Parts: sequence; C-alpha cells; structure tokens
Amino acid sequence: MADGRTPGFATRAVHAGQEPDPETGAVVPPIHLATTFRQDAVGETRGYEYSRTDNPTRRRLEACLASLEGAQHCVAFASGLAATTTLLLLLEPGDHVVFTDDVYGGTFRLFDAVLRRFSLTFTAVDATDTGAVDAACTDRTRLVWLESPTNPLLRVVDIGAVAERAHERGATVCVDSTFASPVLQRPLELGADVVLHSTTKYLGGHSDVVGGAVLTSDDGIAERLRFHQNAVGAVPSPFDCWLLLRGLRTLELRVRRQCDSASTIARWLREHPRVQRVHYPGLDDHPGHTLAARQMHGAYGGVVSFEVESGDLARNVLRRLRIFALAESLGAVESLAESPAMMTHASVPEEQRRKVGVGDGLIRLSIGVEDVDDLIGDLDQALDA
Ligand code: P1T
Repeated sequence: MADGRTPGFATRAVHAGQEPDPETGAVVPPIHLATTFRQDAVGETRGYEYSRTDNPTRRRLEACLASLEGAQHCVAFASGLAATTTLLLLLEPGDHVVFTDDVYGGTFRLFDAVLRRFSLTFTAVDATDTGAVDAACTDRTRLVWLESPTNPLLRVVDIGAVAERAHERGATVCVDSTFASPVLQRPLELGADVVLHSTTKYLGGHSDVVGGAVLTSDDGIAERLRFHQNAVGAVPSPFDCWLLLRGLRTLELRVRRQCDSASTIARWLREHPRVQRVHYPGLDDHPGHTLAARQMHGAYGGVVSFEVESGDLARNVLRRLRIFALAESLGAVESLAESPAMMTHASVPEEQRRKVGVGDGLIRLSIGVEDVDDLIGDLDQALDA
C-alpha cells in the first residue's frame, strides 16, 4: 500500500494474486485453459511449460491463498483429499502419524484403508488432550495431524501447545483448518508447520467447486510438495482455480455472517426441549470455548452440531427440513444439514465412531447466509413434528 502498511485481510482477499490482466486491464483475471506453453527455444520458457506443472490461473489462486493464510507457499490440489494424499506421500514407509480422532470420515478412511497399506502407521488420539498426543508419539513419529475445530464435534485443539511438544519430538505439525478458514484461524502463526484446506468448503463458498490446498512457510516442505504436486498430478483445473478466486473475494463477508447466524442458532437450539446437547465452540459452556476465544479471531465458525434422542428422530428431523438441504459438505452460502453417523462419517468403523462420540442422534448443520429467522423457523418446524 502507498503508506507501506500491509493491506488488511478483506483487501487481500479481493486483490492478492488478482491484479488486473496485464494485457487488457480486465479486473477479473482470465482463465488460462492452455495445457501447454510455447517455448522460445528449448528450455527457454516464459515461466510456464505444461499445465500440470504450473498454470497462470492456478498460480494466482496459490498467491491469494498464501497471502490470506500468512504463508510463504501454497500448493493447490484437485480436492482436500488429494491435498492430504500428496502431503502424506512426503513420508517414508515405516513412518508414524499421530492424528486427532475426531476427523473428517474421508481422512480417517484414507489413513486407515489406503495409506496403511503402504507401511505408514497411524494412531488416533483425542488431541484436545495435549498430553495424549505427546504420549502417542514414538521415535518414528514424523507427522502430527490436527483438525480444529474438528469434524463433526467441533472440538478445539490447542495448536500452539501441541506444536511445541511435537517439535520437541522432531515431528511436523499439519492442521486441517477447513472448518475455521483463514478468516478465523491461522495455524502457522500459532506454531504449526503446515495448513491444509478443503477449498471445497468456505474458500469456494458456493458448492460449485471441489479443491484442496496445502500451505507452509517451510521452504524444504514446499519444494518437496511442489515436486509431488507435479509428479503425482492431482491438480485442480484452471476453471476450478478461477471459481475459487471468485469465491475468495467475498470470503470474509460470508464467514462473518455465517458465524453470527451459527451463534444465534446454537443458542436457540440449546433451549429446545428436543435437543439434548449442542456442540458449538462459541457457547461459553463448550469445553474448548476459552481456547477458541484465544486461538480464533473473534468468532467460532459456521458449523453447529446437536444431538437428539435417537437415530430415528434425527432421520425425521432431517427429512422435514425445507430450507436446510439434506446434503454432505459445508461452508457454502446455502445451509446444509446431515447425519455424520449415516453420511459423512459412515466410512469410520462404528466402534471408532462411538469411541469418539459420534452417535446416530447427532445432526450437523452448516449455516449459510440466509436470514437467520428463516433458518430458525425451519429448524423449529422440523424439530416439533
Ligand atoms: O471433499 P474434499 O475436498 O476432498 O475434502 C476433504 C475434507 C478434508 N477435511 C475436512 C475437515 C473436510 O470436512 C473434508 C470434506 N468434508 C465433507 C465433505 C463433509 O461433509 O464433512
């Protein structure tokens, strides 16, 4: 900026990596669909050679995301799980990973049913207990994988405290910060080495693009990731990168609105006679509330989970909702509701789900940007049926 001040978050969301097109001045950067780039002579490129390796639209997206997360480097992928897989491919056979037990079901399945076959070993722990993470680390532990807030129980992990212990053990710390988005939480500032996002969620924000990103300020990790991004090839299309850039421009506005409504809805649910328990870190009786107030930036996210008496009642409530769509995913402008046990976390073995506390009566809401009174009205009629 002219006065030398670093532009604020919302300004960077609109402008970082999104400078007008140098050729035409277009304020919306073009989508570069070319798969290949002509070289002036063998090996003499203008910065690009082949679109899997690098692409101008993807580079713009990576620049914007890096700026928002306060990272030196961003590497974009075709989905959140493609990002996770590629990051885990930096490990060697025999390496050990300690991970938060309350993670997205697909992350659990990737670790348990796929990567284990390649001689990586995994231990699930309740990472809200920093001592439990420490106790699970062995001399083969290379990675501590955290999610905060967690999916679907919205538990809050002390990223700084875990990072300190993990670093003493020589392990790298990655935080899947999808539920918070960089509006609310920036794990690198808290001591983590790597941040991962399913950009499908808040960053895209409109339920029209699947994507993922890994961010870090560690040059060595970034270099190896960049090599694997090209070597493995799970890259996002230029059009998807462009959709993400479009979504990022309104990220801050959307997330603030979603948090305000989520907080109102969590308080309303808490008073409802059919609701047994509400999970939302913004409630002052949530076990992670004080930590979240310190670790997150002034708000607690747009996802609220709550428990009703049984799986049958949960099914009925979900069937009756009219504004909330019964659907997987989260973070977009339209409100969604789902059953983690029967949908997003059905791939987690039942015994593990029960151990973590994901019962059949649990309902997860992703709050959109609709009028909050309409959302409460919808929940009211569905719960009263
Ligand atoms: O769906 P994909 O873009 O591959 O991202 C996977 C993923 C990673 N991390 C977290 C915290 C997630 O929530 C997800 C995807 N989650 C859902 C689809 C869901 O409904 O929970």
